[in-house]
Amino acid sequence: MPETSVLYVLNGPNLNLLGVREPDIYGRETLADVQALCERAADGASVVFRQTNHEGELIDWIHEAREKASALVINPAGYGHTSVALLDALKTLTIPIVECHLSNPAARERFRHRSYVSPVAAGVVSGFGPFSYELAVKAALRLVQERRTAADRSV
Ligand code: CA2
Repeated sequence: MPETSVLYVLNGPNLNLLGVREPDIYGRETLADVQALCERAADGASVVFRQTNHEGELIDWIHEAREKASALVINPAGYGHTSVALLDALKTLTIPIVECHLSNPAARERFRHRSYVSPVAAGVVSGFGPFSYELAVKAALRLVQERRTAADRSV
């Protein structure tokens, strides 16, 4: 684990349209606004914030996070409901994973109720709009800190 916490915040398909389309569901804040929110919430930890519309690229970034990240916050968007490949990639991580959604998928269509990410996530934050990301970042950093404290105690 890097000495300074490095938090990967990865975003799946269509989230580049945040603030541009469907404001009734996803709000008016853009993904750049969400990135700024995450950086503020990270309180000095470094944040690698990315979005992709491509499943393979998301998986490559998860592999990269294995080497470089202290924790992962992921909004898998639609891939969370469909991608076994995403689950397989996430299973290779030993760092804490926090799943994050703007909306509350459990309160939406049935096909959004399944998540391939939740089984490997330490926790899920959903339904609070961009504030979900702030909570997810705080939770991820707390988990990193807890792990460090536990490791220090064991030596
Ligand atoms: O609520 C979330 O964050 C979701 O992950 C968003 C996904 C959706 O498939 C999940 O069920 C829940 C959709 C992302 C699409 O983002 C857009 C943003 C603005 C306009 C259009 C799409």
